[in-house]
Amino acid sequence: MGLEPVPHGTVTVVPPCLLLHAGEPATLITAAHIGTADGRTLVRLEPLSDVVGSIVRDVDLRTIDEAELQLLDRTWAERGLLVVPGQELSPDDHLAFARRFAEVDVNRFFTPVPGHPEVAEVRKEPDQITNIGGGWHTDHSYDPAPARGSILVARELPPEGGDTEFLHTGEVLSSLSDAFVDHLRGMRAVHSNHHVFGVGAGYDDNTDIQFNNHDQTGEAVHPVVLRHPDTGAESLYVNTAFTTHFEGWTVAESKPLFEQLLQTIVDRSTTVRLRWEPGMVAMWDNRNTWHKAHNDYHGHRRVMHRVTVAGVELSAA
Ligand SMILES: O=C(O)CCC(=O)C(=O)O
Repeated sequence: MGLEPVPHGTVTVVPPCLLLHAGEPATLITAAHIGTADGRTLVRLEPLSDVVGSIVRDVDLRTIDEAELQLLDRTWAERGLLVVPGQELSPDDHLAFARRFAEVDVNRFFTPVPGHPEVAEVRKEPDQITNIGGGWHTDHSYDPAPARGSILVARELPPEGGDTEFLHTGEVLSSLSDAFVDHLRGMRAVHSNHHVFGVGAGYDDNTDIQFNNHDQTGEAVHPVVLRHPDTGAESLYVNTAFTTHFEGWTVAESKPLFEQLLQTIVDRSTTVRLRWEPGMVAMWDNRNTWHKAHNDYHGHRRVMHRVTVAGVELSAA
């Protein structure tokens, strides 16, 4: 299995498997007991690190029942990332699974998969230099009600490389002083996509990626420390790609604190690095994670399908 917790400062040990019977309290058991499902439906969740991510085994996302779905729903929100290996989702299955959580929030910039306008294609061809999502970011933070999460399916992978790395933006909060976090709780930040998807911007028609609707850019203002709409937990909600400045501050005034905050998040978070397998599904929560797609497989094709699930307006902690 290609999943590596990547430690930052401390070593992260993947604990014994957490076996959850749908609808029942969790029981921590040892790996030796895996497989004793008593003939009942069993979803097996194993934490990927102390903070971010769980891997989901023994499940077919096409046929999960309501109780299993609720278990995934809750774990997705709490752990920020679910990784589900061994799936065989067609684009229609992918959409049907996403719709069990919420409506699909179609990204207006991504090129869709042919015949499936609601499925975004994350493609890099052998002769392309730029990849999609190569820096730390979270998706859709430039929208007034940012998408809850993104569900990515691996379609075609390079022989090596193309991993995606994740961190949980709630982890850093416990390492900051109470006074500093209190100060941040009173702040809001502006998130924009002009400089990423706009005319003449980073991902415009002059790069080797085909994005669309360069004239449909926009921005939104969100709390710097949000209360997660599903779990009630606090998370830092700024990101490297789309956050431009603090509300009421100029870009120049924002820069020192903003850069310090972004660097602190990277330095103090445990990251999980996902090595993809064909068919594997990863679903991340945009309100409490960042992700980064490693661009280290030039000369090879990588194709992923992404469906983005609608979210809500965000409230301050
Ligand atoms: O290709 C990946 O692994 C992630 C792409 C990405 O960053 C995104 O879809 O937001």
